[in-house]
Amino acid sequence: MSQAILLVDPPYDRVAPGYEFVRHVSNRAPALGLLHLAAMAREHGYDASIVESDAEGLDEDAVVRRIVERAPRYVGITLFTVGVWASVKIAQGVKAALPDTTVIVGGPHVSSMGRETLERFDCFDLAVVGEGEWALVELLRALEGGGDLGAISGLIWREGDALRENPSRPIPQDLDDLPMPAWDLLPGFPEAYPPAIYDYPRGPVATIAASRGCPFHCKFCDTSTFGARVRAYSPAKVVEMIQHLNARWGVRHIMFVDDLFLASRTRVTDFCERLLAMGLRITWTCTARVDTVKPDILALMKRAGCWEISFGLETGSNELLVKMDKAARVERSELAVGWTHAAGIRTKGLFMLGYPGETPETIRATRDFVRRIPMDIMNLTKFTPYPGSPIYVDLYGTKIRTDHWKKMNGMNFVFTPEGMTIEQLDRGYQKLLLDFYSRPQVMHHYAMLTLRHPTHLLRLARFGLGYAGAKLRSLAAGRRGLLAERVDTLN
Ligand code: B12
Ligand code: SF4
Repeated sequence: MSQAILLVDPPYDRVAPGYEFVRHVSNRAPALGLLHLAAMAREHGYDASIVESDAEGLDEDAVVRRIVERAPRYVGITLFTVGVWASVKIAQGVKAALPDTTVIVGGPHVSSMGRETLERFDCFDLAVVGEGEWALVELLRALEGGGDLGAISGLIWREGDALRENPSRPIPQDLDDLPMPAWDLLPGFPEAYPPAIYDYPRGPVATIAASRGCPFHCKFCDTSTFGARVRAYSPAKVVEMIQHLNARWGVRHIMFVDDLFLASRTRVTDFCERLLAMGLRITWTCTARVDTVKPDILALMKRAGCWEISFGLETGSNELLVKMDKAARVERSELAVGWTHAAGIRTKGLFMLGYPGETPETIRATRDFVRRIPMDIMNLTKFTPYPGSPIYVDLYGTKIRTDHWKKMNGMNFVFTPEGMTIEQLDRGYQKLLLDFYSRPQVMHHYAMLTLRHPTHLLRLARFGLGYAGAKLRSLAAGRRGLLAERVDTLN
């Protein structure tokens, strides 16, 4: 009989205390990496299953109970920094109840801090650094057949009390060799995984990573899992995935989660032409750098169903863009957003607040910027120095910092720039969002969107009620912002 592996996306705090109402409108994308791993394990004869804690409403104890009920031989947990402590609790619970079960960890946190993580938490038996499909299969085979763990590249393992770290794995080149992600193993797919409100025209929705890797080094970004070399599925394979999702689950909207969807113009052109030739009425969204879009490719993307492009605009201050090592400047961002808008594609601006060097003036520059560009949706995160990002090393060296991992969800200020306070940042945060969303043209756009897609209404009503409650509670407690708990920053 085949051995069972249970893959876990752990629960973690998705919002800051005081902002719980945000849950009603936020993204619930599944851990795509686990779908890739499950498909690969299944193809090699293992009985794979997935636990999606958030979508299934499971806290750490409930996840442990689920694992203990199924008593798998292997448990694989995907680690974002924000989910490490929850995963430790789960792994400890599993080890206490099922001492023979092997706990394997992987994911972005492990790719940057694998060794330190295993050193610190002995409930994790093994860690896989980087892309996991081949490493996992080799590892399971070795564990079953008594093979040599020292021969599996990218693996961190224990030999007695010592930790061994094998050389890193050559980067897999041909993604087409991988089996299709195992959407069929995802609990409640597709209904349980809606994107953020107003971030899709209609469901059901699925995510696809059509390429991996990014050659840039923006200082806040953790690229340790996929590295600098961009590799992609062939356009034919991507279209095949979309057809499969549409035929089997009626998926009508795809969110591409690639770091650089537009890395190759030739590939995107080929993909759009194939989609058009197929005549499938699918819409899709992707992420792009402002310096990769031009009016002609945008026109083709629009015809092929592109509904929204997310741009990492970050800030309205060129001074900060330089500090972040971003190649483009505000003027280029403005051009790209204008072209995209003119092509009839929605634009989503990804911004952050609180980067080192942020001041009241730079916040003002961002406010002016978002008020003058034809952007449709603004996503504002609170700057967080993630392990694996160059800025983390600049700020803290390579020393492991575990104290704030739980808060590293982009919704907490775990760092304050020189001369600013958390309260100032929190007020700036609210003001920026309010300024943007209260613009008449933005409100009109959302009103039209709601009329066309009334499914958003229920989520919006829950959000509005939650916000009113949070505001009342903060006033009653004498606070000026919504933050319900003080967070001491790292610096
Ligand atoms: C899609 C995405 C999301 C989605 C889905 C999240 C998810 N659980 O996968 C959503 C939108 C929910 C999300 C949220 C967040 N994200 Co995000 N997200 C991504 C993105 C763009 C793509 C991830 C992806 O699907 N990759 C494709 C799959 C195939 O790869 P993968 O998941 O990494 O899995 C592979 C390997 O990691 C490994 N692996 C993974 N797990 C395991 C487990 C085992 C046992 C093994 C053996 C191997 C293994 O094998 C897999 C297959 O090769 C990445 C950027 C990137 N390039 O990775 C950021 C990224 C993962 N996100 C990041 C962050 C910080 C977040 C947030 C925590 C904060 C934020 N910035 O918004 C939030 C959480 C917010 C919240 N409030 O919920 C950081 C993580 C940094 C870190 N050290 O934690 C990244 C790397 C962005 C960046 N460049 O800085 N995210
Ligand atoms: S922010 Fe985007 S362009 Fe910059 S390093 Fe990260 S993935 Fe690459």
